[in-house]
Amino acid sequence: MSINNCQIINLSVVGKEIGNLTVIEGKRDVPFDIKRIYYICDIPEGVERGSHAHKSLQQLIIAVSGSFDIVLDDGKDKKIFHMNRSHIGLYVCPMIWRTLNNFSSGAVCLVLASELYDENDYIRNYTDFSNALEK
Ligand code: T46
Repeated sequence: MSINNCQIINLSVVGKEIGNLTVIEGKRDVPFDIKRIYYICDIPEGVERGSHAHKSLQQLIIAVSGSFDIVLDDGKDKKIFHMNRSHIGLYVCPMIWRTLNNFSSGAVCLVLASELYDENDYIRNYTDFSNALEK
């Protein structure tokens, strides 16, 4: 897997004059069935989240409020995405090391995930990640 398999997805927005309603349908707007949703909020200044990879999980990450950066690393290349729009998601494929940082005050990070929570799907050590890529 390469960071080129990760991409920005523009989500559909309905009814702009009375407020924005953003729609995300599994297998239509994201390339997977959505099995889990979680969000991260009340993030203290200077905190970094992530710093791990997932063996098979696919995700869509959205800044539904405020902003933050997502650094993707496939072991060869790195790319930084500045997330600051509630109708724009970043699709992250399996086996990508991700770090989230530069959270603004009031930032809310919404994540749609292809699988239920499974700690065995995590690679939390960068050396283990590099070794797994070489296999
Ligand atoms: C990613 C960013 C955006 C659960 O019990 N259930 C869950 O569904 C999740 C996601 C986490 N947890 C527990 C496991 C850990 O004890 O919550 C704790 C923190 O979890 P994690 O290390 O996954 O948190 P983040 O915010 O560093 O990372 C998560 C995603 O895992 C990650 O893939 O991109 O959110």
